Amino acid sequence: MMPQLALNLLEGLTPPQHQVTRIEEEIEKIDLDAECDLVGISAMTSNAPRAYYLADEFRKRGKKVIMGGVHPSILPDEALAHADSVVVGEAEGVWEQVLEDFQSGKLQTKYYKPFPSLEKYVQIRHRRGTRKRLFGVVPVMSTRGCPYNCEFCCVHDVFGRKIRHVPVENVVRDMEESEGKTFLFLDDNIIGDPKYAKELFRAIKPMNIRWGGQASISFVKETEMMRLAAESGCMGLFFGLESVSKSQLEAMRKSPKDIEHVEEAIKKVKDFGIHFHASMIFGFDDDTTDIFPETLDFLDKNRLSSASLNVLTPYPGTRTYQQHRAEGRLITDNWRYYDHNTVVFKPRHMTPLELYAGRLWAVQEFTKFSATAKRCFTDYAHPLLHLAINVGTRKSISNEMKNFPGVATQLYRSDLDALQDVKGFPLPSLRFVDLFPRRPQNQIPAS
Ligand code: B12
Ligand code: SF4
Repeated sequence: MMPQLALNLLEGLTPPQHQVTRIEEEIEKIDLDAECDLVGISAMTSNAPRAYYLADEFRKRGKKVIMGGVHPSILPDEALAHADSVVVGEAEGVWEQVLEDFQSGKLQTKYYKPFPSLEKYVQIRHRRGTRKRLFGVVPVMSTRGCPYNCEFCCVHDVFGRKIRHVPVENVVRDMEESEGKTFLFLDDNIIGDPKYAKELFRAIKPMNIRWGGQASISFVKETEMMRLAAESGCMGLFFGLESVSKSQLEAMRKSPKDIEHVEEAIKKVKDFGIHFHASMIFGFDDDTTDIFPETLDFLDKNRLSSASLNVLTPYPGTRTYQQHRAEGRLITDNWRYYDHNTVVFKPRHMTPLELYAGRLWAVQEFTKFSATAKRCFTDYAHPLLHLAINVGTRKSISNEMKNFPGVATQLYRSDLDALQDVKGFPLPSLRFVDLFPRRPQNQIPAS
Protein backbone atom coordinates (compact mmCIF):
# COMPACT_ATOMS: atom_id res chain seq x y z
CA MET A 1 0.00 0.00 0.00
CA MET A 2 0.90 3.62 -0.23
CA PRO A 3 2.64 5.44 2.64
CA GLN A 4 0.34 7.22 5.08
CA LEU A 5 0.52 10.94 4.47
CA ALA A 6 -0.56 11.73 8.05
CA LEU A 7 2.66 10.25 9.38
CA ASN A 8 4.76 12.22 6.89
CA LEU A 9 2.96 15.34 7.93
CA LEU A 10 3.45 14.75 11.64
CA GLU A 11 7.12 14.11 11.07
CA GLY A 12 7.34 17.28 9.03
CA LEU A 13 5.63 19.28 11.79
CA THR A 14 7.97 17.96 14.49
CA PRO A 15 10.65 20.49 15.49
CA PRO A 16 14.18 19.29 14.58
CA GLN A 17 15.38 18.78 18.16
CA HIS A 18 13.20 15.66 18.35
CA GLN A 19 14.10 12.35 16.82
CA VAL A 20 11.22 10.64 15.05
CA THR A 21 10.81 6.97 14.10
CA ARG A 22 7.85 6.35 11.85
CA ILE A 23 6.34 2.87 11.70
CA GLU A 24 3.57 1.67 9.42
CA GLU A 25 2.23 -1.58 10.71
CA GLU A 26 1.01 -2.59 7.27
CA ILE A 27 4.64 -3.21 6.24
CA GLU A 28 6.73 -2.99 9.43
CA LYS A 29 6.82 -4.78 12.75
CA ILE A 30 6.14 -2.74 15.86
CA ASP A 31 8.59 -3.14 18.72
CA LEU A 32 6.56 -2.51 21.86
CA ASP A 33 9.75 -2.30 23.90
CA ALA A 34 11.44 0.26 21.67
CA GLU A 35 13.18 3.11 23.49
CA CYS A 36 11.13 6.29 23.14
CA ASP A 37 9.55 9.05 25.21
CA LEU A 38 6.31 9.49 23.39
CA VAL A 39 4.19 7.29 21.12
CA GLY A 40 1.77 8.74 18.55
CA ILE A 41 -0.85 6.45 16.99
CA SER A 42 -3.13 7.19 14.06
CA ALA A 43 -6.39 5.27 13.58
CA MET A 44 -9.50 5.07 11.47
CA THR A 45 -12.53 3.19 12.75
CA SER A 46 -11.77 -0.33 11.49
CA ASN A 47 -8.31 -0.34 13.02
CA ALA A 48 -9.24 1.46 16.24
CA PRO A 49 -9.37 -1.80 18.29
CA ARG A 50 -5.84 -2.64 17.16
CA ALA A 51 -4.71 0.93 17.87
CA TYR A 52 -6.21 0.73 21.37
CA TYR A 53 -4.46 -2.58 22.01
CA LEU A 54 -1.13 -1.05 21.01
CA ALA A 55 -1.78 2.05 23.08
CA ASP A 56 -2.55 -0.10 26.14
CA GLU A 57 0.62 -2.12 25.62
CA PHE A 58 2.80 0.99 25.30
CA ARG A 59 1.25 2.51 28.40
CA LYS A 60 1.85 -0.71 30.34
CA ARG A 61 5.50 -0.16 29.48
CA GLY A 62 5.41 3.33 30.91
CA LYS A 63 5.15 5.30 27.66
CA LYS A 64 2.89 8.28 27.11
CA VAL A 65 0.54 7.78 24.16
CA ILE A 66 -1.11 10.40 21.93
CA MET A 67 -3.80 9.35 19.49
CA GLY A 68 -5.11 11.09 16.40
CA GLY A 69 -6.82 10.43 13.08
CA VAL A 70 -10.44 10.13 12.04
CA HIS A 71 -11.72 7.72 14.70
CA PRO A 72 -10.15 9.30 17.82
CA SER A 73 -11.27 12.67 16.44
CA ILE A 74 -14.88 11.51 16.41
CA LEU A 75 -14.76 9.59 19.68
CA PRO A 76 -12.02 11.27 21.72
CA ASP A 77 -13.42 10.11 25.04
CA GLU A 78 -13.39 6.49 23.92
CA ALA A 79 -9.77 6.92 22.78
CA LEU A 80 -8.83 8.54 26.09
CA ALA A 81 -9.53 5.24 27.83
CA HIS A 82 -6.38 4.04 26.08
CA ALA A 83 -4.32 7.17 25.47
CA ASP A 84 -2.98 10.04 27.57
CA SER A 85 -4.03 12.62 25.05
CA VAL A 86 -6.02 12.93 21.82
CA VAL A 87 -5.53 15.38 18.97
CA VAL A 88 -9.03 16.01 17.69
CA GLY A 89 -9.01 16.84 13.99
CA GLU A 90 -5.92 18.16 12.29
CA ALA A 91 -2.40 18.27 13.68
CA GLU A 92 -1.31 21.51 11.99
CA GLY A 93 -1.02 24.27 14.55
CA VAL A 94 -1.41 21.84 17.47
CA TRP A 95 1.38 19.28 17.28
CA GLU A 96 4.19 21.66 18.35
CA GLN A 97 2.10 22.62 21.39
CA VAL A 98 1.54 18.94 22.26
CA LEU A 99 5.29 18.34 22.23
CA GLU A 100 6.01 21.43 24.31
CA ASP A 101 3.37 20.46 26.89
CA PHE A 102 4.71 16.93 27.02
CA GLN A 103 8.23 18.19 27.65
CA SER A 104 7.10 20.47 30.45
CA GLY A 105 4.95 17.72 32.00
CA LYS A 106 1.70 19.56 31.21
CA LEU A 107 0.18 17.32 28.60
CA GLN A 108 -3.53 18.09 28.19
CA THR A 109 -6.07 15.37 27.49
CA LYS A 110 -7.50 16.96 24.32
CA TYR A 111 -6.13 19.30 21.70
CA TYR A 112 -8.38 20.84 19.09
CA LYS A 113 -7.70 23.66 16.68
CA PRO A 114 -10.40 23.42 14.06
CA PHE A 115 -9.62 23.88 10.40
CA PRO A 116 -6.10 25.35 10.52
CA SER A 117 -4.45 27.11 7.62
CA LEU A 118 -2.59 24.69 5.34
CA GLU A 119 0.32 27.01 4.63
CA LYS A 120 2.53 24.76 6.73
CA TYR A 121 2.10 21.70 4.55
CA VAL A 122 4.66 18.93 5.16
CA GLN A 123 8.34 19.46 4.43
CA ILE A 124 9.20 17.08 1.69
CA ARG A 125 12.50 15.77 3.04
CA HIS A 126 10.39 13.35 5.02
CA ARG A 127 8.82 11.80 2.03
CA ARG A 128 11.88 10.49 0.25
CA GLY A 129 11.69 6.72 -0.01
CA THR A 130 7.96 6.75 -0.51
CA ARG A 131 8.68 6.10 -4.17
CA LYS A 132 9.55 2.51 -3.39
CA ARG A 133 5.98 1.64 -2.37
CA LEU A 134 2.99 0.78 -4.59
CA PHE A 135 4.60 1.29 -8.00
CA GLY A 136 6.32 4.41 -6.69
CA VAL A 137 3.07 6.34 -6.29
CA VAL A 138 3.65 9.37 -4.05
CA PRO A 139 0.72 10.63 -1.93
CA VAL A 140 0.13 14.36 -2.04
CA MET A 141 -2.63 16.64 -0.86
CA SER A 142 -3.78 20.02 -2.12
CA THR A 143 -7.00 20.72 -0.23
CA ARG A 144 -9.02 19.72 2.83
CA GLY A 145 -12.69 20.04 3.63
CA CYS A 146 -15.81 19.14 1.69
CA PRO A 147 -18.87 21.31 0.98
CA TYR A 148 -21.17 18.29 0.54
CA ASN A 149 -22.94 16.68 3.43
CA CYS A 150 -23.38 13.01 2.64
CA GLU A 151 -25.18 11.29 5.48
CA PHE A 152 -22.77 8.33 5.61
CA CYS A 153 -19.61 10.44 5.79
CA CYS A 154 -17.83 12.27 8.62
CA VAL A 155 -15.46 14.33 6.49
CA HIS A 156 -17.51 17.54 6.50
CA ASP A 157 -17.62 17.48 10.33
CA VAL A 158 -14.00 16.53 10.95
CA PHE A 159 -12.39 18.67 8.25
CA GLY A 160 -15.06 21.32 7.74
CA ARG A 161 -17.29 22.29 4.86
CA LYS A 162 -15.09 25.06 3.61
CA ILE A 163 -12.35 23.96 1.27
CA ARG A 164 -8.89 25.02 2.45
CA HIS A 165 -5.90 25.00 0.12
CA VAL A 166 -2.25 24.24 0.26
CA PRO A 167 -0.70 27.05 -1.81
CA VAL A 168 -0.18 25.77 -5.36
CA GLU A 169 3.54 26.61 -5.22
CA ASN A 170 3.92 24.43 -2.10
CA VAL A 171 2.18 21.51 -3.78
CA VAL A 172 4.46 21.86 -6.80
CA ARG A 173 7.54 22.23 -4.60
CA ASP A 174 6.66 19.10 -2.64
CA MET A 175 5.95 17.09 -5.76
CA GLU A 176 9.21 18.15 -7.37
CA GLU A 177 11.25 17.44 -4.26
CA SER A 178 9.77 13.97 -3.94
CA GLU A 179 11.36 13.12 -7.30
CA GLY A 180 8.30 10.98 -7.96
CA LYS A 181 6.74 10.61 -11.39
CA THR A 182 3.35 9.26 -10.35
CA PHE A 183 1.18 10.92 -7.71
CA LEU A 184 -2.07 10.27 -5.94
CA PHE A 185 -3.92 13.33 -4.66
CA LEU A 186 -5.61 12.37 -1.39
CA ASP A 187 -8.07 15.29 -1.53
CA ASP A 188 -11.71 14.38 -1.02
CA ASN A 189 -12.51 16.25 -4.18
CA ILE A 190 -9.63 17.51 -6.28
CA ILE A 191 -11.92 19.87 -8.19
CA GLY A 192 -13.90 21.02 -5.11
CA ASP A 193 -12.73 24.58 -5.78
CA PRO A 194 -12.70 24.74 -9.59
CA LYS A 195 -10.61 27.93 -9.79
CA TYR A 196 -7.89 26.52 -7.56
CA ALA A 197 -7.97 23.15 -9.34
CA LYS A 198 -7.41 24.74 -12.73
CA GLU A 199 -4.53 26.79 -11.34
CA LEU A 200 -3.01 23.62 -9.90
CA PHE A 201 -3.40 21.66 -13.13
CA ARG A 202 -1.75 24.46 -15.12
CA ALA A 203 1.13 24.52 -12.63
CA ILE A 204 1.82 20.79 -12.71
CA LYS A 205 1.41 20.41 -16.47
CA PRO A 206 5.09 21.19 -17.27
CA MET A 207 6.24 18.54 -14.76
CA ASN A 208 5.40 15.75 -17.16
CA ILE A 209 3.97 13.52 -14.45
CA ARG A 210 1.01 11.16 -14.11
CA TRP A 211 -1.52 11.51 -11.38
CA GLY A 212 -4.82 10.23 -10.03
CA GLY A 213 -7.28 11.48 -7.46
CA GLN A 214 -10.85 11.70 -6.29
CA ALA A 215 -13.46 14.00 -7.81
CA SER A 216 -17.15 14.75 -7.80
CA ILE A 217 -19.02 14.31 -11.03
CA SER A 218 -19.27 18.09 -11.44
CA PHE A 219 -15.82 17.59 -12.98
CA VAL A 220 -17.61 17.31 -16.32
CA LYS A 221 -19.34 20.68 -16.01
CA GLU A 222 -16.46 22.48 -17.69
CA THR A 223 -14.67 21.15 -20.73
CA GLU A 224 -11.70 23.30 -19.82
CA MET A 225 -11.39 21.54 -16.46
CA MET A 226 -11.30 18.12 -18.11
CA ARG A 227 -8.84 19.29 -20.72
CA LEU A 228 -6.50 20.83 -18.14
CA ALA A 229 -6.66 17.71 -15.97
CA ALA A 230 -5.87 15.45 -18.92
CA GLU A 231 -3.07 17.71 -20.13
CA SER A 232 -1.50 17.83 -16.68
CA GLY A 233 -1.20 14.03 -16.59
CA CYS A 234 -4.45 12.87 -15.01
CA MET A 235 -4.64 9.12 -15.64
CA GLY A 236 -7.72 8.32 -13.65
CA LEU A 237 -10.22 9.64 -11.14
CA PHE A 238 -12.22 7.95 -8.41
CA PHE A 239 -15.87 9.05 -8.45
CA GLY A 240 -18.18 8.31 -5.51
CA LEU A 241 -21.28 7.51 -7.59
CA GLU A 242 -22.57 5.49 -4.62
CA SER A 243 -25.76 4.07 -6.15
CA VAL A 244 -27.69 3.33 -9.30
CA SER A 245 -30.96 3.51 -7.39
CA LYS A 246 -33.19 6.37 -8.47
CA SER A 247 -34.24 7.34 -4.94
CA GLN A 248 -30.65 7.37 -3.72
CA LEU A 249 -29.45 9.50 -6.63
CA GLU A 250 -32.21 11.97 -5.91
CA ALA A 251 -31.20 12.15 -2.26
CA MET A 252 -27.53 12.91 -2.93
CA ARG A 253 -26.47 16.48 -3.46
CA LYS A 254 -23.16 15.65 -5.05
CA SER A 255 -24.49 13.57 -7.96
CA PRO A 256 -26.69 14.30 -10.93
CA LYS A 257 -30.28 13.44 -10.10
CA ASP A 258 -30.73 10.77 -12.73
CA ILE A 259 -28.77 7.90 -14.15
CA GLU A 260 -28.82 9.27 -17.71
CA HIS A 261 -26.79 12.31 -16.58
CA VAL A 262 -24.36 10.05 -14.75
CA GLU A 263 -23.94 8.01 -17.92
CA GLU A 264 -23.31 11.11 -19.99
CA ALA A 265 -20.71 12.25 -17.47
CA ILE A 266 -18.90 8.91 -17.62
CA LYS A 267 -18.65 9.16 -21.36
CA LYS A 268 -17.24 12.69 -21.20
CA VAL A 269 -14.54 11.69 -18.71
CA LYS A 270 -13.54 8.71 -20.81
CA ASP A 271 -13.46 10.80 -23.96
CA PHE A 272 -10.61 12.75 -22.36
CA GLY A 273 -8.64 9.52 -21.87
CA ILE A 274 -9.21 9.64 -18.11
CA HIS A 275 -9.88 6.32 -16.41
CA PHE A 276 -13.24 6.43 -14.59
CA HIS A 277 -13.16 4.43 -11.35
CA ALA A 278 -16.64 4.16 -9.85
CA SER A 279 -17.26 3.69 -6.16
CA MET A 280 -20.61 2.11 -5.35
CA ILE A 281 -22.34 1.40 -2.04
CA PHE A 282 -24.84 -1.41 -1.42
CA GLY A 283 -27.30 -1.40 1.46
CA PHE A 284 -29.16 1.91 1.32
CA ASP A 285 -32.65 1.72 2.77
CA ASP A 286 -34.35 1.28 -0.60
CA ASP A 287 -31.99 -1.41 -1.84
CA THR A 288 -33.28 -4.93 -2.39
CA THR A 289 -31.18 -7.87 -3.61
CA ASP A 290 -31.85 -6.60 -7.13
CA ILE A 291 -29.29 -3.87 -6.49
CA PHE A 292 -26.41 -6.29 -7.10
CA PRO A 293 -27.22 -7.33 -10.68
CA GLU A 294 -28.53 -3.84 -11.45
CA THR A 295 -25.20 -2.34 -10.43
CA LEU A 296 -23.25 -4.87 -12.47
CA ASP A 297 -25.46 -4.14 -15.47
CA PHE A 298 -24.80 -0.43 -15.05
CA LEU A 299 -21.02 -0.94 -14.87
CA ASP A 300 -21.16 -3.22 -17.87
CA LYS A 301 -23.38 -0.96 -19.94
CA ASN A 302 -21.14 2.03 -19.30
CA ARG A 303 -18.03 0.01 -19.95
CA LEU A 304 -16.55 0.94 -16.60
CA SER A 305 -13.42 -1.05 -16.30
CA SER A 306 -12.81 -0.75 -12.55
CA ALA A 307 -14.97 -0.13 -9.50
CA SER A 308 -15.02 -0.31 -5.70
CA LEU A 309 -18.11 -2.16 -4.52
CA ASN A 310 -18.70 -1.47 -0.84
CA VAL A 311 -21.43 -1.97 1.72
CA LEU A 312 -22.94 0.97 3.53
CA THR A 313 -21.12 1.40 6.82
CA PRO A 314 -22.63 3.49 9.58
CA TYR A 315 -19.38 5.06 10.78
CA PRO A 316 -19.60 6.82 14.13
CA GLY A 317 -20.01 10.55 13.76
CA THR A 318 -22.34 10.25 10.77
CA ARG A 319 -26.08 10.71 10.42
CA THR A 320 -26.26 7.15 9.08
CA TYR A 321 -24.83 5.93 12.37
CA GLN A 322 -27.26 7.97 14.44
CA GLN A 323 -30.21 6.74 12.39
CA HIS A 324 -29.26 3.06 12.56
CA ARG A 325 -28.48 3.28 16.22
CA ALA A 326 -31.75 5.06 17.04
CA GLU A 327 -33.66 2.42 15.08
CA GLY A 328 -31.87 -0.42 16.90
CA ARG A 329 -30.41 -1.69 13.62
CA LEU A 330 -26.72 -1.98 14.51
CA ILE A 331 -25.70 -5.60 14.88
CA THR A 332 -22.27 -5.09 16.38
CA ASP A 333 -20.33 -2.34 18.05
CA ASN A 334 -17.01 -4.04 17.39
CA TRP A 335 -15.27 -1.37 15.28
CA ARG A 336 -13.04 -3.89 13.53
CA TYR A 337 -16.03 -4.86 11.39
CA TYR A 338 -16.65 -1.23 10.32
CA ASP A 339 -14.61 -1.59 7.17
CA HIS A 340 -16.93 -0.98 4.19
CA ASN A 341 -16.96 -4.72 3.46
CA THR A 342 -18.67 -6.33 6.44
CA VAL A 343 -22.34 -5.67 7.14
CA VAL A 344 -22.75 -4.22 10.63
CA PHE A 345 -26.43 -3.25 10.47
CA LYS A 346 -29.82 -4.67 9.54
CA PRO A 347 -30.73 -3.48 6.04
CA ARG A 348 -34.39 -2.69 5.36
CA HIS A 349 -35.14 -5.03 2.48
CA MET A 350 -32.54 -7.77 2.86
CA THR A 351 -31.04 -9.77 5.65
CA PRO A 352 -27.53 -8.73 6.72
CA LEU A 353 -26.29 -12.04 5.34
CA GLU A 354 -27.85 -11.36 1.95
CA LEU A 355 -26.18 -7.97 1.80
CA TYR A 356 -22.85 -9.37 2.90
CA ALA A 357 -22.95 -12.28 0.46
CA GLY A 358 -24.46 -10.15 -2.31
CA ARG A 359 -21.56 -7.72 -2.26
CA LEU A 360 -19.04 -10.56 -2.27
CA TRP A 361 -20.87 -12.09 -5.18
CA ALA A 362 -20.92 -8.79 -7.09
CA VAL A 363 -17.20 -8.20 -6.58
CA GLN A 364 -16.40 -11.75 -7.62
CA GLU A 365 -18.51 -11.43 -10.74
CA PHE A 366 -17.03 -8.05 -11.61
CA THR A 367 -13.43 -9.15 -11.22
CA LYS A 368 -13.55 -12.65 -12.64
CA PHE A 369 -10.92 -13.15 -15.27
CA SER A 370 -13.26 -13.24 -18.27
CA ALA A 371 -15.05 -10.04 -17.18
CA THR A 372 -11.79 -8.21 -16.49
CA ALA A 373 -10.34 -9.31 -19.82
CA LYS A 374 -13.47 -8.22 -21.67
CA ARG A 375 -13.40 -4.78 -20.04
CA CYS A 376 -9.72 -4.40 -20.79
CA PHE A 377 -10.66 -3.74 -24.39
CA THR A 378 -12.95 -0.93 -23.30
CA ASP A 379 -10.09 0.90 -21.66
CA TYR A 380 -7.37 1.37 -24.21
CA ALA A 381 -6.11 4.51 -22.49
CA HIS A 382 -4.75 2.79 -19.37
CA PRO A 383 -4.75 -1.01 -19.72
CA LEU A 384 -2.14 -1.50 -16.99
CA LEU A 385 -4.03 0.63 -14.49
CA HIS A 386 -7.17 -1.33 -15.33
CA LEU A 387 -5.36 -4.62 -14.82
CA ALA A 388 -3.63 -3.58 -11.59
CA ILE A 389 -6.88 -2.41 -9.94
CA ASN A 390 -8.85 -5.48 -11.01
CA VAL A 391 -6.17 -7.99 -10.06
CA GLY A 392 -5.73 -6.23 -6.68
CA THR A 393 -9.47 -6.30 -6.03
CA ARG A 394 -9.67 -9.96 -7.07
CA LYS A 395 -6.91 -10.80 -4.61
CA SER A 396 -8.55 -9.03 -1.70
CA ILE A 397 -11.95 -10.56 -2.46
CA SER A 398 -10.37 -14.04 -2.42
CA ASN A 399 -9.10 -13.29 1.08
CA GLU A 400 -12.52 -12.06 2.11
CA MET A 401 -14.08 -15.24 0.73
CA LYS A 402 -11.83 -17.28 2.99
CA ASN A 403 -13.21 -15.35 5.96
CA PHE A 404 -16.82 -15.66 4.80
CA PRO A 405 -17.84 -18.65 6.99
CA GLY A 406 -16.12 -17.17 10.06
CA VAL A 407 -17.67 -13.72 9.71
CA ALA A 408 -21.08 -15.15 8.80
CA THR A 409 -21.09 -17.39 11.87
CA GLN A 410 -19.93 -14.57 14.09
CA LEU A 411 -22.30 -11.83 12.90
CA TYR A 412 -25.20 -13.41 11.01
CA ARG A 413 -25.88 -16.51 13.08
CA SER A 414 -29.63 -16.04 13.15
CA ASP A 415 -29.78 -15.54 9.36
CA LEU A 416 -27.81 -18.74 8.91
CA ASP A 417 -30.00 -20.63 11.34
CA ALA A 418 -33.11 -19.42 9.52
CA LEU A 419 -31.66 -20.55 6.20
CA GLN A 420 -30.68 -23.91 7.58
CA ASP A 421 -34.16 -24.38 9.03
CA VAL A 422 -35.77 -23.60 5.69
CA LYS A 423 -33.30 -25.27 3.39
CA GLY A 424 -31.66 -27.82 5.67
CA PHE A 425 -28.07 -27.39 4.58
CA PRO A 426 -25.05 -26.78 6.81
CA LEU A 427 -22.88 -23.66 6.56
CA PRO A 428 -19.95 -25.20 4.61
CA SER A 429 -22.24 -25.97 1.70
CA LEU A 430 -23.85 -22.54 1.72
CA ARG A 431 -23.73 -21.10 -1.74
CA PHE A 432 -24.56 -17.56 -2.73
CA VAL A 433 -27.26 -19.00 -4.95
CA ASP A 434 -29.11 -20.04 -1.81
CA LEU A 435 -29.28 -16.45 -0.71
CA PHE A 436 -30.91 -15.13 -3.84
CA PRO A 437 -33.99 -17.24 -4.42
CA ARG A 438 -35.72 -14.43 -6.32
CA ARG A 439 -32.95 -13.94 -8.88
CA PRO A 440 -32.86 -15.64 -12.28
CA GLN A 441 -30.51 -18.61 -12.20
CA ASN A 442 -28.47 -17.57 -15.20
CA GLN A 443 -27.16 -14.49 -13.33
CA ILE A 444 -25.89 -16.43 -10.36
CA PRO A 445 -22.61 -18.28 -10.04
CA ALA A 446 -22.68 -21.83 -8.67
CA SER A 447 -20.59 -20.95 -5.60
C1 B12 B 1 -6.69 8.91 0.87
C2 B12 B 1 -7.67 8.04 1.59
C3 B12 B 1 -7.51 6.68 1.47
C4 B12 B 1 -6.35 6.05 0.73
C5 B12 B 1 -5.17 5.98 1.72
C6 B12 B 1 -3.86 6.22 1.02
C7 B12 B 1 -2.74 6.40 2.01
N1 B12 B 1 -2.00 5.39 2.27
O1 B12 B 1 -2.57 7.44 2.55
C8 B12 B 1 -6.93 4.67 0.36
C9 B12 B 1 -7.64 4.75 -0.97
C10 B12 B 1 -5.95 3.51 0.33
C11 B12 B 1 -8.00 4.53 1.45
C12 B12 B 1 -8.50 3.32 1.85
C13 B12 B 1 -9.49 3.19 2.80
N2 B12 B 1 -10.22 4.19 3.35
CO1 B12 B 1 -9.79 6.04 3.14
N3 B12 B 1 -9.60 7.88 2.95
C14 B12 B 1 -8.71 8.60 2.36
C15 B12 B 1 -9.03 10.09 2.55
C16 B12 B 1 -9.73 10.60 1.28
C17 B12 B 1 -7.85 10.97 2.90
C18 B12 B 1 -6.99 10.40 4.04
C19 B12 B 1 -5.69 11.13 4.12
O2 B12 B 1 -4.63 10.55 3.96
N4 B12 B 1 -5.75 12.42 4.35
C20 B12 B 1 -4.56 13.25 4.50
C21 B12 B 1 -3.99 13.07 5.91
C22 B12 B 1 -2.84 14.00 6.10
O3 B12 B 1 -5.03 13.39 6.82
P1 B12 B 1 -5.37 12.50 8.10
O4 B12 B 1 -5.00 11.09 7.88
O5 B12 B 1 -6.73 12.78 8.54
O6 B12 B 1 -4.35 13.08 9.17
C23 B12 B 1 -4.48 14.34 9.78
C24 B12 B 1 -5.28 14.32 11.09
O7 B12 B 1 -6.29 13.35 11.13
C25 B12 B 1 -4.24 14.16 12.15
N5 B12 B 1 -3.78 12.83 12.51
C26 B12 B 1 -3.91 11.66 11.89
N6 B12 B 1 -3.30 10.69 12.57
C27 B12 B 1 -2.73 11.24 13.66
C28 B12 B 1 -1.98 10.68 14.67
C29 B12 B 1 -1.53 11.52 15.69
C30 B12 B 1 -0.70 10.92 16.78
C31 B12 B 1 -1.83 12.90 15.68
C32 B12 B 1 -1.34 13.76 16.75
C33 B12 B 1 -2.61 13.45 14.66
C34 B12 B 1 -3.03 12.63 13.65
O8 B12 B 1 -3.14 14.85 11.63
C35 B12 B 1 -3.11 14.77 10.21
C36 B12 B 1 -2.72 16.12 9.70
O9 B12 B 1 -3.64 17.09 10.09
C37 B12 B 1 -10.03 10.02 3.76
C38 B12 B 1 -11.04 11.12 3.84
C39 B12 B 1 -10.51 12.21 4.72
N7 B12 B 1 -10.67 13.42 4.30
O10 B12 B 1 -9.97 11.97 5.78
C40 B12 B 1 -10.66 8.64 3.58
C41 B12 B 1 -11.12 7.91 4.83
C42 B12 B 1 -10.10 8.08 5.92
N8 B12 B 1 -11.11 6.51 4.38
C43 B12 B 1 -12.07 5.82 4.88
C44 B12 B 1 -12.25 4.43 4.66
C45 B12 B 1 -13.51 3.81 5.22
C46 B12 B 1 -11.32 3.67 3.97
C47 B12 B 1 -11.38 2.16 3.72
C48 B12 B 1 -11.79 1.31 4.91
C49 B12 B 1 -12.34 1.97 2.54
C50 B12 B 1 -12.25 0.61 1.87
N9 B12 B 1 -12.89 -0.41 2.35
O11 B12 B 1 -11.60 0.48 0.88
C51 B12 B 1 -9.93 1.85 3.27
C52 B12 B 1 -9.05 1.41 4.47
C53 B12 B 1 -7.59 1.29 4.08
C54 B12 B 1 -6.69 0.88 5.23
N10 B12 B 1 -6.32 -0.36 5.31
O12 B12 B 1 -6.33 1.68 6.04
C55 B12 B 1 -12.99 6.66 5.75
C56 B12 B 1 -12.74 6.37 7.23
C57 B12 B 1 -14.00 6.45 8.05
C58 B12 B 1 -13.74 6.00 9.43
N11 B12 B 1 -14.51 6.50 10.37
O13 B12 B 1 -12.89 5.20 9.69
C59 B12 B 1 -12.61 8.12 5.30
C60 B12 B 1 -12.74 9.20 6.36
C61 B12 B 1 -13.47 8.42 4.05
C62 B12 B 1 -14.93 8.73 4.33
N12 B12 B 1 -15.49 9.56 3.48
O14 B12 B 1 -15.58 8.25 5.21
N13 B12 B 1 -8.35 5.73 1.96
S1 SF4 C 1 -18.64 14.18 -1.15
FE1 SF4 C 1 -17.28 12.57 -0.33
S2 SF4 C 1 -16.06 13.56 1.29
FE2 SF4 C 1 -17.78 14.94 0.80
S3 SF4 C 1 -19.35 14.46 2.33
FE3 SF4 C 1 -19.78 13.21 0.48
S4 SF4 C 1 -18.69 11.23 0.78
FE4 SF4 C 1 -17.85 12.73 2.28
